[in-house]
Amino acid sequence: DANRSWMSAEDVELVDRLLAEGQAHLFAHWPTPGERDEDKRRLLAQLRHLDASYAGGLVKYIQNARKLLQDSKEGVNPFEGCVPSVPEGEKLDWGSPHFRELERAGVAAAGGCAFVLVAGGLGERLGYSGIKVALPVESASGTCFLQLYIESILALGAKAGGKALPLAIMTSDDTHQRTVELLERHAYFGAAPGQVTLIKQEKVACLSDNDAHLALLGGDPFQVQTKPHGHGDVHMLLHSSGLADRWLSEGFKWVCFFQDTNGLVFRALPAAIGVSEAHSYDVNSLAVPRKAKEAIGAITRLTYPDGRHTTINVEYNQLDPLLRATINPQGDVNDDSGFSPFPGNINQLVLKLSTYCAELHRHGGVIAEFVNPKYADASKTAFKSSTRLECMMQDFPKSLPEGTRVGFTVVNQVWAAYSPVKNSPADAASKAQGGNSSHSATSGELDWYTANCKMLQALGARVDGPRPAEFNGLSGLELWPRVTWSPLFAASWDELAAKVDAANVHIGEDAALVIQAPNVRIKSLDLQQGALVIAGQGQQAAGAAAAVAAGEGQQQQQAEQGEPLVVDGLVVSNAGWEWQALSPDEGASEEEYIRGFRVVKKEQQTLATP
Ligand code: UGB
Repeated sequence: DANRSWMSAEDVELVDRLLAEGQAHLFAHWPTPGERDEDKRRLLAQLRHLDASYAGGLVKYIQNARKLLQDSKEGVNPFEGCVPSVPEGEKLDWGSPHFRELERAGVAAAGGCAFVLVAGGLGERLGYSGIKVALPVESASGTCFLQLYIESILALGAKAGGKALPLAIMTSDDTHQRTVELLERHAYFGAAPGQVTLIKQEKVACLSDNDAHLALLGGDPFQVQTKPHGHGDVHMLLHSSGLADRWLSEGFKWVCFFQDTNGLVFRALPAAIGVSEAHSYDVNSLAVPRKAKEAIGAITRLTYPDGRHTTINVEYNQLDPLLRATINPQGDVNDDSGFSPFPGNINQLVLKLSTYCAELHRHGGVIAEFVNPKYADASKTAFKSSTRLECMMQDFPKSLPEGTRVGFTVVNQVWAAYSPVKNSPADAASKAQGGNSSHSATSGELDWYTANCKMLQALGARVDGPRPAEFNGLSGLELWPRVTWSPLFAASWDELAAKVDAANVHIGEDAALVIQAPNVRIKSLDLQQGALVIAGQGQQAAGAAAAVAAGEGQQQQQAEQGEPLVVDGLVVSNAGWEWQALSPDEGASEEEYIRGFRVVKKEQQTLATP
């Protein structure tokens, strides 16, 4: 009590609120005024910060925690009385006429879309020390995830009459500064000033027992222990920052969420926007076929005892027990298709902004928290270590009112829609052994080439390959020609078809084709072997002038602004680039190490726009 004399009125008020919530232990060890006052101020400042960064403040956090900890102790089943079933949704074959029709509709609707990238997670599981959005999607062009995402949004904006479609990036203390630096180093990858907004998530207080006492650090009794709250924070931040409301008032209709390392996201997202438009979905989750027990959440229809039902992500560790307890004693098993009948959630969501904002105003954006304490023993009275509340962004539909239209869109070809970079080489190998996709830097890069080559093939190009490959102990891989292009060149099937006369294109088995320039027209190309780079303005690589001058065939550069660089009759054959497997103990960069190869660039031909 003596310490109150020097505290601000604001601090006294906060301390009183915490005392009323049974948190006296936070201050019980405080010495008399004059002793360790700086430490006391430090704790008060941290408590103020924790109070301000949670919707409803620390008192609400403690109350929510107490309720969830009680439920956890009593073993309350969150799915009590629920009967799961396989939901009905739109199932699309990537590149089919129906898919292309929906993609067309999605591209046409993109002018009404705002985008949100959750990028607060560190690549600990991946064994990468940098931020994941700085990783190259592929080694041919070296384009990083953030550049690919921003260029995809710029490309969609260009099709909407040059509109600056907003992008919010959720960062955390782990990723914020490095994300800012990456953006600034590259002039925001061409985004307009103000087009990209960063919102930083804060950690939440840890809890030391079932009474939700906030945990103080063992070595520092003037600091509360904190941990991440999860990607569900994005909803609270879009609300508290006013961004969601602003987008709505500016006339945006949809908000699209995506993860940090799925290079293929914009190959499927426009079609999902098309599906949302067609069905007027309030919530639409993109999904892919999922192997039974694969560590991907499952999109599930749940019917409650009172007849209400919802379509929601059920995390993989909850799905198996839920199925065993209800409709299938065998649990989560594959059906005749070789996949689980429950599609896999890939955390790419299209939400109707009006519904989203209304919901944020109802809850302040704190959505479906959960707690996962590790108990010391079966009595569930003590924890092995402190715990905290967590939340996941895909749980957003859990609290939606009756009558909300919740759907999903499955893309049947996983490799065309979802290939995230999440696992270290060791974890990737064990996943692959279990028959699952390795979700590694290796698979992320190889799937990108696969998707691009198959897209060109489907449009009529002759693409040789794939060649069998083994990297980082992952055997049976398919290495297609290393074909990559910027979304500024082609951001949809229609655009690719309009810019490439695919029937006149041949790409050899080990060739590499990199298209960075937006304004290119390929009328005919025989890329027999080696590498061809079509560089954008200001990207003229060394040797480009010579390559153009040497220009076999009739490829020409058009000097006038707006005229495309036309590739016609070009035959390419050079020593090219080699994707060389790393040998054990070979020195390599982290980016190479997690892929299991390095690219040896021997020779290339470069064309450049003026
Ligand atoms: N992320 C944040 O921005 N902040 C955080 O506090 C945590 C993460 P993970 P996770 O797609 O395979 C999800 O760690 O959570 C960002 C789904 O829950 O890669 O284990 C982070 O930067 C699961 O249902 O994934 O699992 C990244 O961009 C399944 O769909 C994103 O959140 C799984 O993804 C995802 O974080 C999957």
